[in-house]
Amino acid sequence: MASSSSITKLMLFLLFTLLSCSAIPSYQHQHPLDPLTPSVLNLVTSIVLKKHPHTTSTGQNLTFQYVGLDEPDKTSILSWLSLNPENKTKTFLSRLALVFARYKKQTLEIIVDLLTRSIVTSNVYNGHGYPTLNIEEQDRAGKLPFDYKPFLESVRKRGLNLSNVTCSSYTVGWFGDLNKSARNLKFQCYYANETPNLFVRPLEGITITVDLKEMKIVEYFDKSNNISVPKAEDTEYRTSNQKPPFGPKLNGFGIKQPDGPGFKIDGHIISWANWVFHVGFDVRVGPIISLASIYDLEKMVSQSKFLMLFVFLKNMLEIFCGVIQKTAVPGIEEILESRPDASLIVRTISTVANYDYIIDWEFKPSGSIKFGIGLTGILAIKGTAYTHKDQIKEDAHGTLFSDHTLAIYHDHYSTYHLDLDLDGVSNSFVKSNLETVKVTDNSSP
Ligand SMILES: [Cu+2]
Repeated sequence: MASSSSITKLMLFLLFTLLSCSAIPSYQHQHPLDPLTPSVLNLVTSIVLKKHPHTTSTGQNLTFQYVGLDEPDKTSILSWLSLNPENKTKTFLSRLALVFARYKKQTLEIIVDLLTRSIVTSNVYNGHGYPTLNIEEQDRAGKLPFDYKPFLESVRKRGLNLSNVTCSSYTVGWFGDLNKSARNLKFQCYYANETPNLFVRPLEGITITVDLKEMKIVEYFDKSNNISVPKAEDTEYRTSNQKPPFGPKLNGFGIKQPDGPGFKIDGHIISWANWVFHVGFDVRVGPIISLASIYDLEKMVSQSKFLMLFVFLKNMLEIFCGVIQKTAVPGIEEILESRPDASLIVRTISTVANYDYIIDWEFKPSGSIKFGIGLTGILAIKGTAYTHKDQIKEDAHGTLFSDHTLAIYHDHYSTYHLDLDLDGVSNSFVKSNLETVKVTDNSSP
């Protein structure tokens, strides 16, 4: 039996915990572009759920599709930035959260004021596009085929064990139809037997379309044409399960930084060399780099390079390399020069189903910024009836690289939002295309 003093201690502890949990976060010391922290995300969802509490009846509960920072407008941020440090902490920009939720088969767009802990606006969204998918609805929809007789028949027909089948969701795409109102999701199913690499074992020919609003299968095709599930053999990718022969042995290497890392992290502000920028994260757009600026040695001022970029930091790397320039001046002299260079890379790796996207923003002391995306992970394939390329007499929409396995032609699109303030906010965008013109009069251009 617990003593009364230990009960008092427990009560005090609980009270203290409750008070700390409910304390209003100190936004005054935050940068207005700092992303919402996990505790603030919880606060936002609890404020919204207070208005739309969950009930026991299914299908009517509010679901969160997106929760993130509702950024202050650019003018407010720029005027806040122009304040001295003391006034910056005193002058507080509003701190708002943007929520997209599904409730009673409608999409709600909700703005929550984090300081007053109240809902500012809540409107039904009827514009273009759909709210982001959430994991829960994808999981629920992915279970539907397992109670759907035609799908069970398709699995049986292929001689597969249903307990090893799993279905993964894909967006259906939007092809310009403005009247389309259904929020649909497509499912591709895989056989996760004898391999951890289920993406290379599709149940080809099966198309399942789920209407998320009604949470039911609205379209089903099985055009299998006797396409076998590709074999599991040689699809293992885990290093620990690899068998010889292995690749060539490589010597290890490392980078030494005797003076420590060259970058500094203060909250969400990163400074490195002549660069300073803010790094945030948004669940939908990913990494966000804001207010990136370099110190201009000639003008002795910081030049704002750009205000908003969408990217994020998972990892930061400093890369050192040399630039070699060789200039030959015929008959006079040969100049051979090399000088060191370095880059700071802000890297994010986003895992999206079978793919891992490596998103890099490379900052250089010269003031240039390079960006790029690398793609790795498990590549997308399509099942096929072909087992040898000589059987292919038509456009197979891909390259056969193994029995029943096509490396399918497809594209990846990435969207960048850039707002550049080069030498001020008044900028224009010029796109140049070089065209080759034939010189016909023997002149030298
Ligand atoms: Cu791909």
